[in-house]
Amino acid sequence: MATPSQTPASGSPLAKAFARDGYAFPIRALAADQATSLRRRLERAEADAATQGNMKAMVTGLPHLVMPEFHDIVRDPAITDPVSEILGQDLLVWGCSFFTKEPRTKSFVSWHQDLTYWGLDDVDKVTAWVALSPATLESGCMRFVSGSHTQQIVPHKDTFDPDNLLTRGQEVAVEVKDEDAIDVELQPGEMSLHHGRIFHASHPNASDDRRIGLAIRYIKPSMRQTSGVKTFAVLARGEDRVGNFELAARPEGGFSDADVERCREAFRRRESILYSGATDDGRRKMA
Ligand SMILES: O=C(O)CCC(=O)C(=O)O
Repeated sequence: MATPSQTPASGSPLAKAFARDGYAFPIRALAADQATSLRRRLERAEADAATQGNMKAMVTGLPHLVMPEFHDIVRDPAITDPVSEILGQDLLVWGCSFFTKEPRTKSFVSWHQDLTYWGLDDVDKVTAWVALSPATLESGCMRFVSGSHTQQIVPHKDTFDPDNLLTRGQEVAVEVKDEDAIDVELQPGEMSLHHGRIFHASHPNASDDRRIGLAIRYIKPSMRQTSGVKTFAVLARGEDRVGNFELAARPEGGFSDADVERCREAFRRRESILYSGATDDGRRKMA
């Protein structure tokens, strides 16, 4: 059944296109050299984390809570201005993570709708997916089904496929026609925006470079976790007049004890939501 998507906060061309299609791209978010330097920052952190157990999960799964550079990026007006045209001037970051596919690997993302397992009570969410390397047909760029955000959340099944980058390997239990998919090709520093109910997926990376995207989940402060768990959020812009989330300050950096402890707690709370109702023992632990 078609249902209205959220009402855009502005009548801008971007907001209108987003309300109609459920996505917008390409949007220049960062200069190419800024994207390269963030990629280098990420790769330094990955190398440091390689020897230190759970640090890798923090770098990948909540970079804005442990690395000041990524906290600053989620608050950068070059990214939040377009998001505000859709959601309004008050924005929280509910989550932020890297979707990285190594060269010539089988990692993929199945067709899904983001809001299926996030335990949020409304649809006022926009993902900004920022490319830190070329996202092309060859490297496995995202694919969207235009207009699919006007449906309710459809049934999903958990596969726990180890090559699937999603937490539960979840996929929609309805047919998606390949010819309906739009390929979201992006150059480093460009971003796409997508709605919380749009059907989206991506193929494996057949290129010789890594395919790296930073997915930033923006919500309105009025959103609420239906389970009552107060998850962490970062104030990206404007004000939070409601207090439905625990606001996290800029990290100190250097994987300080305080940052690491907060990040662990953020993972614990998030896991209780994302894996709610899951039965498979093979589920991935985030930290
Ligand atoms: O990076 C991908 O290929 C998929 C990302 C995704 O599913 C998302 O950002 O919601």
